[in-house]
Amino acid sequence: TPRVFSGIQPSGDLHLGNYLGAIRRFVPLQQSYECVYCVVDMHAITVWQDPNDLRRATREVAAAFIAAGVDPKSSIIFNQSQVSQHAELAWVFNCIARIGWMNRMTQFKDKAGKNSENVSLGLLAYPSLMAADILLYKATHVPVGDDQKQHLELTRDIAQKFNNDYAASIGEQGLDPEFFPITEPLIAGPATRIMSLRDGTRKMSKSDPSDQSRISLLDDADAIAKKIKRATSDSEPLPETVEGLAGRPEADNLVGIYAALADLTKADVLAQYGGQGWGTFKPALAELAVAQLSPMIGEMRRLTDDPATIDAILRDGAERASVLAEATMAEVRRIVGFIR
Ligand code: AQP
Repeated sequence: TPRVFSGIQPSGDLHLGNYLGAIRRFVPLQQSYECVYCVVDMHAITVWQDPNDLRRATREVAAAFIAAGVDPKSSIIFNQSQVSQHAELAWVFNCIARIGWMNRMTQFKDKAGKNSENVSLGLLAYPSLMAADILLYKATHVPVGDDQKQHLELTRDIAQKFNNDYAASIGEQGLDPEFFPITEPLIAGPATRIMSLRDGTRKMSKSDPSDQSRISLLDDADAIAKKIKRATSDSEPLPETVEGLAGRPEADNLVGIYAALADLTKADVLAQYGGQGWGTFKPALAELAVAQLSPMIGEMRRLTDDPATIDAILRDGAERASVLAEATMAEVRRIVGFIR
């Protein structure tokens, strides 16, 4: 069976972008794929995390997976640091990937800013660990938001270079010449990139200092509705067609959020609301968002009230993930020439 891997960092409060771009899409994939969903705590510490916050956020991400509808029995839910093969394979990939590849990553440039000499080495190597996450499970498909497309291309480059550099050894071991698969991204739907509620040109992000910029998966109904009603918009009514959204990033974003939440296309939404003003559209969007998100947020709260149960789910998932991870890692050690 084809296998899916995806991860979310426990690096702050989860938001609507994480939900629509990733978590929500994890659920239907369980029908046709074997799914491995990971709370990537080792990625999170590429920027400083207070240890108590990291523990809390790790359990919150796991709770979000389950509350959204991921079944911890049929799928694997675990936190990355419990399966040490992630770090082990990432080291091998650090020796496959080139520094130039890492320096070109736009997420690194955005996060490092002008201060690139003074960020952690881990932040630069982040995509190498991400490639290890995916390829340890020989995942064929990865559901991610549009912002992760470049990292996924790098995963493909690393897989290809490993397969080429070690082609002779892979052959000697009698293994498939395409030892690591060339993973496909699954990026689809109207919500591949949710933008900030304050600025339609910046992506909604955990690390934006403004709490008003995002709908958090910890917000209550009142907070969700208020943030949408206060979201930056322009003074024009909604256009009649999708073409009319060009050059109007805030309008485009709010219509896109509506479409994603209601499982419609933007054209469908505009067929209904085109020509109407924000005074009509924003309350409708607020109502829809509350109706769609509140039950899940309530379930997340219930789950996080019982950390021992979440920790047991993560431990069980880690044990099952370790079996798959060790099988790959044992092959990699032989391919590379590490004696055991
Ligand atoms: N704005 C977004 N729209 C759609 N999808 C998004 N994702 C993130 N932001 C958006 C998707 O969420 C998944 C998890 O991302 P992550 O936790 O690995 O970190 P990130 O992509 O760096 O997300 P954040 O929330 O913006 O965190 P910070 O602020 O720490 O950088 C991924 O599948 C991502 O595509």
